[in-house]
Amino acid sequence: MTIRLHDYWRSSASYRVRIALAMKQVDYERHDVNLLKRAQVSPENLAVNPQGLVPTLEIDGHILGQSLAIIDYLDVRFPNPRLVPTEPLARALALQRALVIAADIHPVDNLRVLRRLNEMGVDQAARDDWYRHWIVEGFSALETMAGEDAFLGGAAPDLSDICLVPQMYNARRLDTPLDAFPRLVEIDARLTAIDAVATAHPDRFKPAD
Ligand SMILES: N[C@@H](CCC(=O)N[C@@H](CS)C(=O)NCC(=O)O)C(=O)O
Repeated sequence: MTIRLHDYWRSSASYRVRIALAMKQVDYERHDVNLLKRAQVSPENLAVNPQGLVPTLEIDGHILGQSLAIIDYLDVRFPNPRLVPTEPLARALALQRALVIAADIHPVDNLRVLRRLNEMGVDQAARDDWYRHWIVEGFSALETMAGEDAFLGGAAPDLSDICLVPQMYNARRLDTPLDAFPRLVEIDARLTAIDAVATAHPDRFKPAD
């Protein structure tokens, strides 16, 4: 059974899926979709991802889009380690934290949104300010949701931790001030020290050209 991930090295939604696959020690092959070359809207990518986005996972004869849906599927197929809690309250809280990032920070900072702002005459400095603004707003909420445990998910990482790492990576790329988020910075450091998380880092997948 070949599992194939259509992704882009700097895509944070793809980075989430790479972390989940690595934590679950699932082997897969990668198909690079170069977002800067607009490969996401090529007929080839649209055939697997009608939204014209990455990631897409081909698995078990199915084609799945949306990183959280993909990770949820992987979690049922490969339950070790569990990333989406099964206990109802823990599950809801993990989703709440994950969606602060996946539903409320990431979409407004997405490439197509930044491209649209550019088309509307918003200059680079203002676009960068926009980008940081939504991270700071979302992280402010997430910081208060972070408990005293090692990870957002408690003693072990969960789906929300998987969303945190790529969003932190994006925040740092755009020089977002992080002083107000000591818990998130601490948790991210703990997460990125995990071998499986480190193997999913974008730098390991940077295309040659
Ligand atoms: N909610 C989707 C978001 C997917 C998404 O927006 N992917 C970005 C890269 S992180 C993308 O493909 N952007 C292409 C574009 O904006 O043109 C998911 O979690 O999979």
